[in-house]
Amino acid sequence: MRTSTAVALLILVGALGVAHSQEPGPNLLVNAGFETLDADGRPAGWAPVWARDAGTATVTVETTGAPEGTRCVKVTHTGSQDWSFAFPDRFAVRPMDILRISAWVRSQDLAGSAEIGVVVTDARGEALNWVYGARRVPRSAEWSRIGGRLVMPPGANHIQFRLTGAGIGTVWIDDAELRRVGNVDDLRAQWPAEDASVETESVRVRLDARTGVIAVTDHRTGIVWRQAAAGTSVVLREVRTVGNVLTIAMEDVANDLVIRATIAAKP
Ligand SMILES: [Ca+2]
Repeated sequence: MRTSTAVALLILVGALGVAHSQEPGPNLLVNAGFETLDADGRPAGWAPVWARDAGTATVTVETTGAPEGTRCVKVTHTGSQDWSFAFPDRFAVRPMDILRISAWVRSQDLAGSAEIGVVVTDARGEALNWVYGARRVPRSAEWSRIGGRLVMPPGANHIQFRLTGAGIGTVWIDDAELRRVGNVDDLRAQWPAEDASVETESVRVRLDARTGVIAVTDHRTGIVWRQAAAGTSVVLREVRTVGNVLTIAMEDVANDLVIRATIAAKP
């Protein structure tokens, strides 16, 4: 790109002295560590395991090797189709809500796949996505913590946490987590920012404060180079212009990353 000689760009990714936007709220899942059993010896508060091929999935509570407390859940599936172990409550959400899911998981001889994720339903109760924000359970692996942040899609109205899978195999789970973190639109309102630009005779660099997208106009050719939007979860935190230098800090709330960029437009 011809403008590259006229624009110097430095981008640093990480937690560079900018505090993260919001701390996660309390765990929405009850008995998330499976320490409490009901009268039948099942994990209290959790739905019975479901399998598309009836009778091919079983849930047992194990008392050895749990990474949290003294108990964990083991799901054994002998069918070839899908199965689900769910927390039965559904939680109200709105589009652009940020949530965090995670769990300790372990697996053995997974012929297919397994993952944690949420069912997202719309206002009519119709499923928009059955495994939204899925985080994959590694195959035949010892205990590891999987998880991350999710940003609710357009139309999201309720979510439900599930451990799901397909095919023969065994999966263990402990210390499951579903927390509210905030809302992207609320964060944007919290840090209002105006579009900013720096300009020289040869180029203009303009930052769209709402999307974080940068456009470079080459005055010599009239060509505008516009960055492809990376996603909907980028929130601008700081914008500063000094002379020909534009300094910005953005937070990618879905990936929990703070990005700092310094853009210098050369004469
Ligand atoms: Ca436990």
